Amino acid sequence: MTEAFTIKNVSSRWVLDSRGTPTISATVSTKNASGTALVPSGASTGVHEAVELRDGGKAFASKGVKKAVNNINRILSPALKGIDVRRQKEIDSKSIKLDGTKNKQRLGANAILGVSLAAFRASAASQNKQPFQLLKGKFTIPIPFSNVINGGKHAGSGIELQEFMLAPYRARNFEGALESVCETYYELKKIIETKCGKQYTGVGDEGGFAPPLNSKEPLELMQAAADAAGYPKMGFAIDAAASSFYKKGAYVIGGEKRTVDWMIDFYEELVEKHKLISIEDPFHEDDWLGFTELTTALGQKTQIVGDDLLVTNIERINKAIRLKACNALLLKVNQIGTLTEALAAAELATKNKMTVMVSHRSGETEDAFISDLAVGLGCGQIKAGAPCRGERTAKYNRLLEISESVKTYAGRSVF
Ligand code: 2PG
Ligand code: MG
Repeated sequence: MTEAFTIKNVSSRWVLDSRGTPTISATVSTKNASGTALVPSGASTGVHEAVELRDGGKAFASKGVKKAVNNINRILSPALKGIDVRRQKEIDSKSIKLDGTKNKQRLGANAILGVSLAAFRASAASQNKQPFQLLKGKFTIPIPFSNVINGGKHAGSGIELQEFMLAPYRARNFEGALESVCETYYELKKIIETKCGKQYTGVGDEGGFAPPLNSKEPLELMQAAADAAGYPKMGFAIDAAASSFYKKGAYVIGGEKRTVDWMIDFYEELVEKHKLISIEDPFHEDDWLGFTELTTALGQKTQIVGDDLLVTNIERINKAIRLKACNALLLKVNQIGTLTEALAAAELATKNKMTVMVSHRSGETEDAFISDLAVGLGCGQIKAGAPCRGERTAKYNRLLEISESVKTYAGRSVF
């Protein structure tokens, strides 16, 4: 090991995320280079996710992260100094060992992830590389899955389903894809203003509009907007995030209790009518049976994505493979807590012919790491919110920057 790559320091402070909630900023430095990472945070978090350490108490409605900051500064920092920053696996496994719990609750998955991603950035900087260049996939600019209507826990719109996304998989390159998303987004605003009133053109947590609609209407408005913008063949996708409307043994849609069979008919109708190319979390996080039934019914036509179902966790992905519960993995680094484990999850999924979509969280920051991750994995899909709000556009702007050197746009090849 040459001295230039030795970790000299690891430090942390708290910063704010896009909901005004504290989160972790971590910095790893070597003699001549350093990397900083900011950690995102979900609202519709799966119960099987790794645990974010929060302070409790009165400050910040109990959501402070001073304990996690201290764990970095006092426990992880001394332990990681001296390791070669290029040894991501060693760094991550050391943190995991120091934590010692199955779900990272002692030091906090937020603390451990901050350090993991900061080390990755520092490693890239110390080798004069861009972060995506450290990954081993075929570098590809992903299809942006852009959430333009927000429901569920991300908005007060009353729409049960959480996300309604534009997916310009037919575009010829990334610039064209982004242009079609933005122009459709402008038209959608006009349509919502006419249908619901100007007061409903405000946005939800991920920058999408949050008008009061039922769960079938958003896709109709989105198709009208895409038509008006001149993109009649725009692709569409949803994230139902069904755990959030599963109450006392039933899926509650439009105030009615619905069964798995009813939900399957509902999704089939949406796929028929709007040619959905992707459906995420159609059932709650432990409804393996529902997932398997839907994948059997629709899996040849459309992507069935496991988010809360899989939580980027190898054990749960293996179970999904066994049960044929879904055919795609939503990859969220903070669900599992280290980059090494997230990469292993992506590899396992890919080996088993599942597609992979890299994802942001509803609580985000200006850190655009996920753009590098999606390009470097070459998985071809990213979900990063509407083209609105700085923490969302940061991801798209980073992809624009990378697309100056990486020319391949994933497009249709993904499906
Ligand atoms: C999801 C995510 C991101 P959250 O459900 O896929 O869109 O939401 O971060 O709130 O879990
Ligand atoms: Mg989801």
